[in-house]
Amino acid sequence: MRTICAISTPIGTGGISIIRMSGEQSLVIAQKIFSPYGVKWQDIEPRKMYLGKVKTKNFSDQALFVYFKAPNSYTGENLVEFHLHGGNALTMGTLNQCLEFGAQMAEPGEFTKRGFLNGKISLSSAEGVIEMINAQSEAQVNAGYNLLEGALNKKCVKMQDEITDILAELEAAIDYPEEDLESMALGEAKKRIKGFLDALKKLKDTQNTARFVKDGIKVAIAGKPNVGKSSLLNALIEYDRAIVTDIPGTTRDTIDEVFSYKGVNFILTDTAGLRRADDTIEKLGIERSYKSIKGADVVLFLIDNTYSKEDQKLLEQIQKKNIIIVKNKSDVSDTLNGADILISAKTGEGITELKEKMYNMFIDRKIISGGLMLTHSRHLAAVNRAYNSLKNALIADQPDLMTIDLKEAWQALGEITGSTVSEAIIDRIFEKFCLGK
Ligand SMILES: Nc1nc2c(ncn2[C@@H]2O[C@H](COP(=O)(O)OP(=O)(O)OP(=O)(O)O)[C@@H](O)[C@H]2O)c(=O)[nH]1
Ligand SMILES: [Mg+2]
Repeated sequence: MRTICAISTPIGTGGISIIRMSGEQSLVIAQKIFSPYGVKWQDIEPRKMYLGKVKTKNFSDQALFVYFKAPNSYTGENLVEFHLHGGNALTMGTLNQCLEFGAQMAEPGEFTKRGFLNGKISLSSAEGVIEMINAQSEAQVNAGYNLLEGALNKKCVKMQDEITDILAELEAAIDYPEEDLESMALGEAKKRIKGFLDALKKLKDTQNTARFVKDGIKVAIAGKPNVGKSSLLNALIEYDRAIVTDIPGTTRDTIDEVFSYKGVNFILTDTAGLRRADDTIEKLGIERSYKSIKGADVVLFLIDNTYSKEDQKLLEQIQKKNIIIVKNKSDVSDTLNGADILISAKTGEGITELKEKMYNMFIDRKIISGGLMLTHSRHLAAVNRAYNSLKNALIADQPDLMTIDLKEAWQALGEITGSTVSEAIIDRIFEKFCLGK
């Protein structure tokens, strides 16, 4: 297998840059580039940092070096790292020197892929790594960490093992087809299958919370002009982003901002006030308001003390499942007037309650605190397939029919654990990784 190398840190100037090299030749190549201070190469121990000199064709520098001996490394192979001063010329020059001595450029995710192929990391754990790297919110980091820790993998491996046991018992019943034995084996198997279905159902039930953790919750703030929509956006994100005036029709274009509450991202859109407009720009703005309303997960329909028939009409027009009627300007009047929640964008009253209300609308606390959720559509598809096969197994009245369904379920679970996943899918998973990971 070729020896691969890559820059594992972002390209650019910075404190340090790390070059990673993995494969049989990695240590041999490192010896040609790096001279440790005060210690001989033969005395270099794995997992210890050494200060020394990096020497390339065109320059020298001081750097730190660390070596991980196979199989105790991220890739399962001999792996070395140079921790260089961060900078383009230095890093590229050292990388080029590794290439000249025979290493080859790694593909995106190839280090982790080798780790998977060498049994160092499960497929779903590797997917947890990429999820954490790409995470935009703390909740997503936590979801990725749970995958990395192997929670999903362990569950699926255990289920696969138990299915294998049941299959063995069913095969025995098929080989000795006495009535009693068959029905006993079937009955026993069904009891256990019910347990699997319960466990998979729990996983399936995490999909909504998982989707919002992963993609964030899209919130549109809508309502008549001047009710305080832009003020509410500013209050939610805690800084003066949008222009606020007492002139109706201030906001012309939609404004997008993100805030995070309890680790979950909310993607907010402030929209132009809804009214019959003659002005061309305002009209276009209002069209955009309706577009944002349509694409939102939840609409905060804002009213103020002047709650009127016009508001009611607008509200009827917005045909959304999730609407929260928010009455603003509680500092002026504190009656609910049929709204769901009372706030003041000016004084901040009710803002935390509003965040909490939106959070509870989309996020299941039990699922978040349980940690394990299906944030990957690939995992969800596999769980669904396993679930459907097991449901079929539950209604099978003959052992040989049941074994077919159980084998299908085993295969589906294998796509999560990696035992049945195709090479093409493995490639596709690791392509999404960054270079040097
Ligand atoms: N007293 C009081 N005034 C508020 C509050 N929120 C907003 N306002 C005032 O209401 C007026 C309109 O506020 P905006 O945030 O610009 O209203 P808007 O809904 O974005 O208006 P358009 O962009 O024109 O649709 C401004 O004068 C704000 O200062 C509040 O909670 N209390
Ligand atoms: Mg506005």
